[in-house]
Amino acid sequence: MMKQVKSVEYGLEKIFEGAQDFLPLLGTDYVEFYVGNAKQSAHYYKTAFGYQSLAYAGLETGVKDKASYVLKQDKIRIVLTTPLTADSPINEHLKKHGDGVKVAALWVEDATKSYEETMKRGARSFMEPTVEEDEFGQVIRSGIYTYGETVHIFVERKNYNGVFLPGYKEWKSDYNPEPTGLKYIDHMVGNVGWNEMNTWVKFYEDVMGFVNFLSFDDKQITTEYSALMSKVMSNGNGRIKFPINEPAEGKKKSQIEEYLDFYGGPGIQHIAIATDDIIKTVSQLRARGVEFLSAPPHTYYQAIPERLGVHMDMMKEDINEIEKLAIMVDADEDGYLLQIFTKPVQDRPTLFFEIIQRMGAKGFGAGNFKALFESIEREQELRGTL
Ligand code: TYF
Ligand code: FE
Repeated sequence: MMKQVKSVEYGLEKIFEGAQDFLPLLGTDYVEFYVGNAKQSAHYYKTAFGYQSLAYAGLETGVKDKASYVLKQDKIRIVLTTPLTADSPINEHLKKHGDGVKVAALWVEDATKSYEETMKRGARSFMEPTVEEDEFGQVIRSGIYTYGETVHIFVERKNYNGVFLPGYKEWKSDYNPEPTGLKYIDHMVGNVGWNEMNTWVKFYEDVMGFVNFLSFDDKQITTEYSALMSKVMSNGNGRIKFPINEPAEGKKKSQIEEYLDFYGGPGIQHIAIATDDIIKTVSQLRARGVEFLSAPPHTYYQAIPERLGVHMDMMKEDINEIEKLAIMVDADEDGYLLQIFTKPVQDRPTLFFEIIQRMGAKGFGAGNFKALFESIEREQELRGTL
């Protein structure tokens, strides 16, 4: 069994005490994907995941070199961007990485201060503080690099009441599939190279004032399952959680290594999205063609009462229904959680999504890792990458 290292020291209360306040974060602002065909990606995210049209920028709005579609569902905003010309630098990104996440944007009170505070602590600049304006007000954005070619953009929008950002026009569409109950981004996970995890843990600690509140050790599982190590970084108010994975030596090729090979280096591996009715959400996603990893064996579901222990009484979901949908359940000292993972959402085995419903639990489903990794390995086997 994978060990979940957790002590009082890493409890949420200590996060408030231990975290620095030089970079107060209000939440995730948006996630921007670079994709080969933004128009078709937008259709996929609307049709399959139930996102709503929000904003657009492109030729029709005076942008000559790229097109961006902005979609929204509850608190989540995603931007799908594609290059329009051969000399756009986005082509380089696409050639190397394929479709993937370029920007994890963070909502801040002061984008200039966020930039200055992180830069003086050793961040690498992506974008100096820049004022953008239109008839709806003013937005200031700045940005720094994190692992690989991924960036964090700080967004200050307190003087803005437009639909997204200056330069975008509202996108009203006649095609509006029903939402699927996706609420907000729970966490975004990065894969980094061999022995690089602690470098990036230190980056989030020193440069961004985050703390490491959970660690997952690979030791006990390396001999049987494709191995990895993981540390969860959180900001001070616990709203932003960035786990970081690195591959570990195992009997089989690590799923993290497979990602690094196909993504051409470090990048965002999965985005976990919260719902408060996972049975309804997953039923709808399945009906709309979203593909999920295969279910754990029946014995996994038989063992749920044992795995949930004291939290079993609290569980209101029907185990048969959960098994039918291939949803997994785990518990920690604070409660339980339900989670499921999509297959990669592009042809390269890189980015995928997690759907998560937290019923008090603050962990990441360590009790499911074995079943999850076996399921991922069945996919790797089919791809011949194990
Ligand atoms: O975010 C997490 O830690 C969980 C579990 O390759 C996980 O969702 C860990 C590693 C991985 C996939 C999922
Ligand atoms: Fe996750």
